[in-house]
Amino acid sequence: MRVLFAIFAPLREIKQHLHTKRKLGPALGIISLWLASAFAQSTPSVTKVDPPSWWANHTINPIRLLVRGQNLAGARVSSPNPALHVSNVSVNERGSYLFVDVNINRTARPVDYQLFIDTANGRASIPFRLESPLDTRNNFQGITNDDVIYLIMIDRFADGDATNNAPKDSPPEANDRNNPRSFHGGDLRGVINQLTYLKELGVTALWLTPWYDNWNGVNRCAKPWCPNTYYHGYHAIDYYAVEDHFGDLATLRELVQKAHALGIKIIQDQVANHVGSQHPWVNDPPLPKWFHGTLAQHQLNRFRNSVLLSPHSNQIDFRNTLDGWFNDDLPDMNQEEPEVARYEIQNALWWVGMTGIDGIRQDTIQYMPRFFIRDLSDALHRQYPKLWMVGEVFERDAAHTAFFIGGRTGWDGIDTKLDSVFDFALWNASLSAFTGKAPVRSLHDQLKYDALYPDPSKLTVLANNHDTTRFMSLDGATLAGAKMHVAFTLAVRGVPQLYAGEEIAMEGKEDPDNRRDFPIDDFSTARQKPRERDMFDWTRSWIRLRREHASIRAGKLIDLFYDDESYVFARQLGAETIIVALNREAKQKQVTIPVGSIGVKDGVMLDSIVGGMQAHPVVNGQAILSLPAQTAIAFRAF
Ligand SMILES: [Ca+2]
Ligand SMILES: [Ca+2]
Ligand SMILES: [Ca+2]
Repeated sequence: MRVLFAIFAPLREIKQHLHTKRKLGPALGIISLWLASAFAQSTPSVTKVDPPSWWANHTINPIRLLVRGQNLAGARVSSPNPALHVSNVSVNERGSYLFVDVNINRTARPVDYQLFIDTANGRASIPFRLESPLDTRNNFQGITNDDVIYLIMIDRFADGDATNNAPKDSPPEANDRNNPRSFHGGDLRGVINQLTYLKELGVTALWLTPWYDNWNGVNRCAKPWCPNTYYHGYHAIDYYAVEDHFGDLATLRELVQKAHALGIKIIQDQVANHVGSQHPWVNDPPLPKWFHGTLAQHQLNRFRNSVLLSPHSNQIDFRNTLDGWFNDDLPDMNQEEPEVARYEIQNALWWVGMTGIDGIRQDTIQYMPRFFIRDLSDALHRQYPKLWMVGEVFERDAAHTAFFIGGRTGWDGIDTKLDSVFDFALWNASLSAFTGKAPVRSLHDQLKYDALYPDPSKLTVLANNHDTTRFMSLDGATLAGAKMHVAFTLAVRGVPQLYAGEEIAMEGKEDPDNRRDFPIDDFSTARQKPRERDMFDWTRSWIRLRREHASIRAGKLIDLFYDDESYVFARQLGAETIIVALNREAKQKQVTIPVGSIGVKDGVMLDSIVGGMQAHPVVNGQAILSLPAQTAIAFRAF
């Protein structure tokens, strides 16, 4: 129907032309030009293939390609090479997208292939590559309790390549370092260059903010956050490309390889819930229900998040929270459309396979259907058994976060299989305690809700992140408080996660102030401030404690003492016991702890190993600890 319309419209123009000019010669010329261009217009063409490559012997076979092009209506797809077998072709209504299954022979060689698209008007080819799989011995390692995660906002950490700071299609104001919402030049090369700094600090895994390609332009709107850019990476315009400000796929692979060589793992920030409004899909979706709604007509998420776990929610509120757009600028992907779910699962696996990364941080995970979280987790684990995914469920209520972690079937019959969620509840309790807003016993009070988790050791315990006010900019913050907060984060159960800059006591209020450029050049020179050095050494000493003691990494946590100003707990694994004490009081304080209850024998000497110099004997099953003022201290009790 559309083809007929396309023919008639130019004919009308030609008739008008004949009528007005009454000159047959030029008209014939126009007709022949038009016939040539009409033919060219209907020839099929291919502009993009997702994924561009895959692997033989993969747990996903066939792979489903999404091909973008023109004039794909009625296309047949064929493979000239018997190593690939195609089936199940479908084309969208506008002929702009084609889906096709490609079954990959087990013995297919890792080389470049092509498939053909044929229509009545011609032929186009689909480039497709089979990759050699990366070595499973030093890639895809997963994250465990042995790790300390460090969050890096790529654009704000270190600029290792000035040549990518102003891509051709970006206006100068998009790259203005004086604007906190512009690109600042940080990149993957910068992270590679600072791996020695990170190794010195002792972290073992880097969570990098999204590296998908985002739009290079400047977004203007009436909202307070405009004008802005997508330097943060959460507005993908291409799920299969690396942001050109950050580098390219080769640099990314080099980063993963060099990090792995130093014993540092890499975690990708994936964003399956939404894309950026500049994504080509927004004006030309592969399928009518690719998104929840359209740019012109969609719900906004009202963030009634409790409806996502309550068995008593009504469907209007429930669907709004799952389907509503995070904001008008973030088209919401519809994972209930099977082609969307399949596309996103393949995309997640493609990045893992192409780069060798060890884990995934999944953005805004609660706004996607729980069956999708499960299917994504299953697919990742099927191919890479150790791979790990942590979901961002930004809620301060442990009942809420606990509903999303895997390991237990919810009332809806779904086990998400999700490896980890961030422990925002404990983070919140620690910030409140160490800025003087809540009694220190609230740490103990919060930790009792570990009863809600199938395995609380799997929680990811954040010290802070790029969406939260930095510790030193909170009301009531002191350097002593920051030190207790980071010590607690590193010594409590779970996998700790730091945010770049907290280890040098950076300041920063809410977004974008909490994303100031990391002063990496200053820090590695004499311009370093004493406060920065002090916090760095402190953070490193607690990371070292963790590295040297399995009980801190993976031991049982046992409460020994708590009151309004102090909290003392043990971490115990086998014969090893470490006792951690936090004292917020402005003076030294003595507390008696019942160490006999955890099997520490009379005569054992509790020697401090971080945070002070003291030794206390165990007598009659008890030890009297002398806690220094406003600090954390750890004792060896074995
Ligand atoms: Ca750069
Ligand atoms: Ca870009
Ligand atoms: Ca959603």
